[in-house]
Formats: sequence, structure tokens, C-alpha cells
Amino acid sequence: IFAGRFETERTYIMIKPDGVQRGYVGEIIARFERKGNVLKGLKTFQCPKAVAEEHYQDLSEKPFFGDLVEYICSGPVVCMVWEGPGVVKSARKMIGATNPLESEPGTIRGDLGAFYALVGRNVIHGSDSNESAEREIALWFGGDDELVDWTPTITPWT
Ligand code: 3AN
Repeated sequence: IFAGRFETERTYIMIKPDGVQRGYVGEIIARFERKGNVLKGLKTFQCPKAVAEEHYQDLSEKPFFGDLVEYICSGPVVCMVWEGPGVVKSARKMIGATNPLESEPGTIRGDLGAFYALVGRNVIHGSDSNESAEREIALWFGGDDELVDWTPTITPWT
């Protein structure tokens, strides 16, 4: 992929139980595809408590931690690995602010987040750094056999 000044990198994206149950899986995948990112891993997953606790380990002291873990485990999530130039940052921009009430129109949370929902029910997760991305990919995917290393044969508009 022609990456210009951006590194080609991977990020971990997860559609949370509210996003899955409200029927946004296709819409969200379409947005990442349209941006030119490459899908390297995809699965539905019923998250065990231990995995959610490890994923959110940095928030373990927060008052909402228990509720957050319960919410992530309340129904299936869709786990994805997307690769692209600068994808960690661009995905965060596409996702929007944590609170759907504050996220801009045009972002996933701004367009799809429900205004009546609690702040944490925000449809989607995206890694906040390259280090988090690699940690989260290793946590949510059971090794490289769950990921496919491929490059599109046609790269449009280069
Ligand atoms: P983001 O997902 O935008 O990176 P973080 O990393 O600050 O946001 O928070 C991680 C997750 O914790 C959020 N996605 C959200 O589900 C939950 N969370 C954050 N702040 C709150 C809060 N005030 N109340 C409940 N859950 C929260």
C-alpha cells in the first residue's frame, strides 16, 4: 500500500454489544473499507469476564469498571484487525469522542450512538496507540492462525 508519510500499521477495532444488537456491523465495516483499510481478522465472540477485565485493565480503579466489564460481556462483540496507513489515529477520528452525546456528526459514535444511552454504551472500541493495538490483538485473537496476511491486488488511485 502506498502509505505516504504514514506507517502502515494495525489496529484493534471491536463492535460492542450495543453496536451488534442495533445492527451496525455492516455499516461499521463499510466505513473502514471505504477508507481503504485492509481487513486482517474478523470474528464474533462472546467475551469471558477475564478477557474484558484484561482489556480494560487501565480502568480497573474507575467506579464504572464493573459495569463496563458486565456490558462488554452482555452479548456478542465483533472483533476486527484493520491494517492501513496511520490506521490507529484515523480509526480514533472515525470513531469519535467517548461520549456519544459529544461525538461529532460524521463519526461512528456521532452518527450511530444513541443519545439516550449511558456514556459507556458507545458502539465501538478502537486502540489508542500502536502499543495498545498489538496488546489488544494478542489478547482478542488466538495467535496468527486467526489472522490472514494479505495485500489487495488492486490498489485504487495510486
Ligand atoms: P475510548 O473508548 O473513547 O478510548 P476510554 O479509553 O476513556 O474511551 O474509555 C474506555 C471505555 O470505558 C469507553 N469506551 C467506555 O465504554 C468506558 N467509559 C469511559 N468513560 C466512562 C464513564 N464515564 N462511564 C461509563 N463508562 C465509561
